Amino acid sequence: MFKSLKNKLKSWIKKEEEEIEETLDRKKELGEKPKEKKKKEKNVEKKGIFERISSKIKTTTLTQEKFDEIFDNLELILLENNVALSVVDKIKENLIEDLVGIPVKKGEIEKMLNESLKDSISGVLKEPPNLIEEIKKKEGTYVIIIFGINGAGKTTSIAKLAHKLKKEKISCVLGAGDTFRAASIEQLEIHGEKLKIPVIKQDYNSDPAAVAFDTRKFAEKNKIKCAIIDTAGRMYTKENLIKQMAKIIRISQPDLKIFVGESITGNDATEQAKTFDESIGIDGIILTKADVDEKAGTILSVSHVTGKPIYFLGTGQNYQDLEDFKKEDILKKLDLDSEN
Ligand SMILES: Nc1nc2c(ncn2[C@@H]2O[C@H](COP(=O)(O)OP(=O)(O)OP(=O)(O)O)[C@@H](O)[C@H]2O)c(=O)[nH]1
Ligand SMILES: [Mg+2]
Repeated sequence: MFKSLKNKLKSWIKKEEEEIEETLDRKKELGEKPKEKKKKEKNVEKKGIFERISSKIKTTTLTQEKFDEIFDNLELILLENNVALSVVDKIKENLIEDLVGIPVKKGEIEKMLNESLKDSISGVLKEPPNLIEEIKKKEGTYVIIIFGINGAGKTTSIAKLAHKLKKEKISCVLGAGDTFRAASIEQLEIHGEKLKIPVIKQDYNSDPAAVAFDTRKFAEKNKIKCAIIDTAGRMYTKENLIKQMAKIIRISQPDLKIFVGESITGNDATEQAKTFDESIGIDGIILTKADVDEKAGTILSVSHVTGKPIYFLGTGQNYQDLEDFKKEDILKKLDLDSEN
């Protein structure tokens, strides 16, 4: 998981550390005084005069010019690993604020680059609300609707989510709102049987909005806490399919509209999320197949681009393979959380 980006970030830190150290050594040889700090008082202790003189040969200040040079390499790494351009720009902005004009001590360059990168990436991630708490807090039934393009992992994610809710003692009902794809209703029913959760269905080709309506009514009548409605995979570019989705939403009045996208598809998934949000509105995201995503760029981009949080990451094909999205976990997976 995220191996490609993780390794590239590590080697970037190492390479730039060596380069900055080299600049320092050259300055020392030439007897050049490094420039004084221009901005941000952060992390600077007050020093005595002797300490200050000795620190001059051990510290340097990263100029904008030098920063641009080292960022060129990082920019390429981020873009190659599916990070959206607007997110690359935001990371750059955060890094400039953190690094340019700040005195850097010899021996602490690696740590500083690591910390700044961690803070910058953390700055583009969004922590989601606690869904379990939100469901418990709601009076009556909490309705979740799931949508996305074909094969993204919608039905599997619904089963994983229902499994998670069941473990939290939250009662569930599933709505077979994909009345289009062959065997989709049976697929959901199998999950329902395994998880011992009722599934509301109609015939194939019936109106999915009617299934969604029935599911909500069934849940309300039977005091079921959460209803999760499946829908057919649809291309976000097809106007009639988007209109149908808008009708399902109008009729079922969901509390949460979740877009499911595949982490591995990179900028495609980010674009899909954005377009779905613009056409029908999304409240949050589940990114599936993160277990086979070496790049992680979608995970870093999708929330910043849409302004909507990732609630869960799909990390496999089993029921328990649904991870709560936490910033610190992502930073750990990218190995930026270590104290080095
Ligand atoms: N490795 C991995 N595979 C997943 C994950 N989530 C789903 N899958 C697999 O992706 C395939 C498609 O999953 P579905 O849940 O049927 O996808 P869908 O979006 O409902 O598909 P349609 O109903 O055809 O639009 C299945 O083989 C799943 O096992 C995941 O997080 N990791
Ligand atoms: Mg499905």
